[in-house]
Amino acid sequence: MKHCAYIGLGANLPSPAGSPQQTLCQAIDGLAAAGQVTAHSHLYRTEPLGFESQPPFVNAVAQLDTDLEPRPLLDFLLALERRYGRNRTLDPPNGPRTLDLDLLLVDEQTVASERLTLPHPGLAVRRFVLVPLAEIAPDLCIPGLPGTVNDLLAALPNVGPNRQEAVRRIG
Ligand code: PH2
Ligand code: MG
Ligand code: MG
Repeated sequence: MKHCAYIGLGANLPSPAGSPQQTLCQAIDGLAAAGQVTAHSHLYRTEPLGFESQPPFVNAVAQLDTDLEPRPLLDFLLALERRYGRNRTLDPPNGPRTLDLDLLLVDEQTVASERLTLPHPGLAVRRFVLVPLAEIAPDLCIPGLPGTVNDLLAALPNVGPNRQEAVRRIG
């Protein structure tokens, strides 16, 4: 069965592909090995959330139609991260990384296991996810959350790394 998945991409260190922008463009192409990339957002330069003294991130969101179930899809994303130099055992949580691929949502599925939580718990509270997601799926409803992606964005407090100016379109 085909699944509709949304994937959040982020990077703030150079990778074997080059700059974070180059990494994200290549990674979006790389997602096609797991299905069909049916939409993707522009790239955004975003202020770091969590651990502040690190370079700004580049973020984007892609929509993928795939035959893979959520767990094999997660394994595919982790393998793609490793191809771009990500080393999860060395990277501090919320620290700098060459490529982060977060599985945000698969269909209307909810999953709560040790390895995977769907929808992604950060989805509704991160402007760097909601802005690119709203670009490609403004009317999408997220299971367990009120309203659409646009509604979630409108409800986000305009403070810190969630300020509107902290998320700027770059390409
Ligand atoms: N990812 C994090 C922690 N903080 N900040 C921004 N701006 N973008 C990210 O992708 C990001 C972050 C952990 O995955
Ligand atoms: Mg991640
Ligand atoms: Mg992440």
